[in-house]
Amino acid sequence: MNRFLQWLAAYVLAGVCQTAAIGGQAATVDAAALYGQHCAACHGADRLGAMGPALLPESLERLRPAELATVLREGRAATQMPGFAGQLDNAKLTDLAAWLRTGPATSRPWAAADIRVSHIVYPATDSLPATPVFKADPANLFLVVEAGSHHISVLDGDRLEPIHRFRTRFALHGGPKFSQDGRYVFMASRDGWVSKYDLWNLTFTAEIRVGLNTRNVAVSDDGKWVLAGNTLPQTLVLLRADDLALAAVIDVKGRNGRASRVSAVYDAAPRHSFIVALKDIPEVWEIPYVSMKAGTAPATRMIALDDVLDDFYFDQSYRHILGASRDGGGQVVDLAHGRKVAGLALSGMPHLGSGITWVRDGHEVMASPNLKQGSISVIDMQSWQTVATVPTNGPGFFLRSHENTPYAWADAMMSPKRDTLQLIDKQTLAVAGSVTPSPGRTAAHVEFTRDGRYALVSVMERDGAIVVYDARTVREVKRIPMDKPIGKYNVFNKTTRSSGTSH
Ligand code: DHE
Repeated sequence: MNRFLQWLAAYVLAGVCQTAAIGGQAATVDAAALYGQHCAACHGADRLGAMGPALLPESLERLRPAELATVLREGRAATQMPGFAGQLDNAKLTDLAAWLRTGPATSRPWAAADIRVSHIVYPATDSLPATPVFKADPANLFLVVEAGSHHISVLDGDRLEPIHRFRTRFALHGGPKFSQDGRYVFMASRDGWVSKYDLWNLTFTAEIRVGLNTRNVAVSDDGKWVLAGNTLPQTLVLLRADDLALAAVIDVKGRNGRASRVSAVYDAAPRHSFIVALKDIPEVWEIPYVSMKAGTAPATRMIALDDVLDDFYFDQSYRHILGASRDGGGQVVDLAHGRKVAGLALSGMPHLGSGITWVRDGHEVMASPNLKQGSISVIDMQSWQTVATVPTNGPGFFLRSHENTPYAWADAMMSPKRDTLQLIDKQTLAVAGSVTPSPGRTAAHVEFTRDGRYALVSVMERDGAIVVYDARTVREVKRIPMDKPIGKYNVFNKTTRSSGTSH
């Protein structure tokens, strides 16, 4: 730009700001522009959320003003939210924070009518054959979520080759959930779309938008129901699993009438119920689905807790929940008795949702990575005591193993060693080795083939890859190029609820 144009641009901008200041809205005009420039791509031009959460006064309620300013300045650990301290000065960050606390000009409640209008049932999908259209073992398929261009690749877990790739809704998050026979998969996008995909016929069958900002979905063990948990609006949405038709919208209000966002929903298959963790009130809910009916609000058991559950883990029997809040501190809740039975000595920010269990010295232990500390906590599942804290390269997100493999694989994706995964011997609890699939590039999230023979690691970059290791020799076997692969999900391990992976 030549000097005249630079001057003209400065003059015009100054004029705009001055006009705004005269109107008494300098901060508003400026902050709206800042939002458009720095935030809209992830949080949506209408602030209703996209890859990032919605940024509305309601969704920021739980953040103290100082915390919001810190997040804008420094970013948020364990998320895609970067810090803007290097790009925006303090005055701009303060204006932006204040503006985010004011509601947008138009607000949408996303009520039952909006949900119904969004419902899509794809034609002719109810008469599709009940046999796979491919030769690969349908129980050893992997779905790989490619966040770079919002696609899923379907891998044949025996040949370790892709057999199909399809476009998904924007920014899927959380684990896709399979029907028990592995034929259907249900997935949720951060901006509220729930999609049902027929994996045997490689086609979508139905979709519906359940909210503006959604956490995840759970599918009932009997294959009849899908439950979605939202942060905006603060609702649970029950769908019929056959065509995703709306069955009920449940306002999330606790025993004292206070509303809450949902942290996550899960299917507790052995209990034939959904479990709902809440972000803003210290309660966990259980919703039995055996006698549930469309159109009728399901019976909900509300269990009071000492602290909110931001993240939690079930034991293999689904009797106990091991939960933690983002502020640290853990608790064990016995679902049979409906109360807390123990505390958990956990520091930092344990990522219990990524926990796994195995048997060591005749005792079942559970291990969890930590989003803030370079350590893996190992907890005895009977005494609830921490039996070891294994030092690692740095804070990590995911921990994975398999019944047929001696190691638990841990990443350090929130640390300078984000390119390296460490292998922890499940018996000695010592670090037994490591892999660095691509030096300098983020590597995380492992999933095993159904027999546990191969470990698949994501190199989470736009020109990334799934790198396949022989799980015994820890040698690289092959590399499959992918566009920012994040999670991958093996049908067999998920539907049999392997103790080495999340479910
Ligand atoms: Fe996740 C699962 C919460 C950020 C990738 N994540 C989950 C689940 C929860 C959760 C509750 C379990 C859902 C289920 O099983 O259906 N995630 C959160 C957060 O609260 C957090 C920290 C902040 C947020 O932005 O919501 C968060 N998660 C991320 C990321 O930044 C990751 C690395 C990249 C991304 O795509 O957003 C990420 N989360 C994942 C993945 C899973 C997941 C890959 C599924 C793991 C599995 O193997 O089942």
